[in-house]
Amino acid sequence: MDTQTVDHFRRHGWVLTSPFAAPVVERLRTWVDEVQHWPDEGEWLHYRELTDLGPRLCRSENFVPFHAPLRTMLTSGVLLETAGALLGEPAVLYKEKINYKLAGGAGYSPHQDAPAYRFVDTHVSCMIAIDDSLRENGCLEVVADCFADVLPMNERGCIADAVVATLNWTPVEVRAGQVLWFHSRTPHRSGPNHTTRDRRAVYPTYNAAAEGDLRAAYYAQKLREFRHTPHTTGTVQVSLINDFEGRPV
Ligand SMILES: O=C(O)CCC(=O)C(=O)O
Repeated sequence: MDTQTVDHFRRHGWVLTSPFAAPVVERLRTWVDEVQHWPDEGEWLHYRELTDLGPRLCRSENFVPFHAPLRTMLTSGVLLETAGALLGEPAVLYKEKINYKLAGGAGYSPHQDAPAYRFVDTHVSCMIAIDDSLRENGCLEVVADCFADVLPMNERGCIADAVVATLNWTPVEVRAGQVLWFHSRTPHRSGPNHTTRDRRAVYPTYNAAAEGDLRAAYYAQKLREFRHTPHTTGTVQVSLINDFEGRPV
């Protein structure tokens, strides 16, 4: 991993990389298509939102046990190496999701991921763009130089409005195959997909291997909390904070 990439991440809390050649991106797109078409019955998790075009898949999670090529890609090679370089020590996969943001799909309120991630304080995640992620289809916006602390939150677990207004938000367009890395305390948000084309992205999250392989415990805990916490915000619950703005089906 080149030192410029690591320095940018350490200074700003995010960095954009381009590790994949076109044929790899094509394969990745095929694998995401496969998961997208899996049935609801299974140990993986599919979530749906209501769009103006009807109910649409908005997220899949917990798919690496059931998809060998995606498992290999997310748990070895350049992604695992980069996660380790950014954390400064060997990394292990903490969780994984695909956000589909299909045409008409909703965005995400300003938030940090750390409050939703149990057991350890520090994680790095990346957004692997499957389709170009642009301003008009809801690319991520990040706040640079702001990952020291968990910020004050509202009742949804998102960043309090008064704080959001003081932050400097930068849209980061990510072309298909590029990878946007960010710290779990880097504030981020995204708008809806106003276009007629889908904006899919895979998001693996890593923690320091020295803190343990927590992936199975994370999903067990998430399902436990989903079962026991009443959900009252009127949006689809996809996370342990209520950052997703999608309407329930
Ligand atoms: O995919 C997006 O637009 C935003 C994703 C995000 O912030 C999240 O899933 O926590």
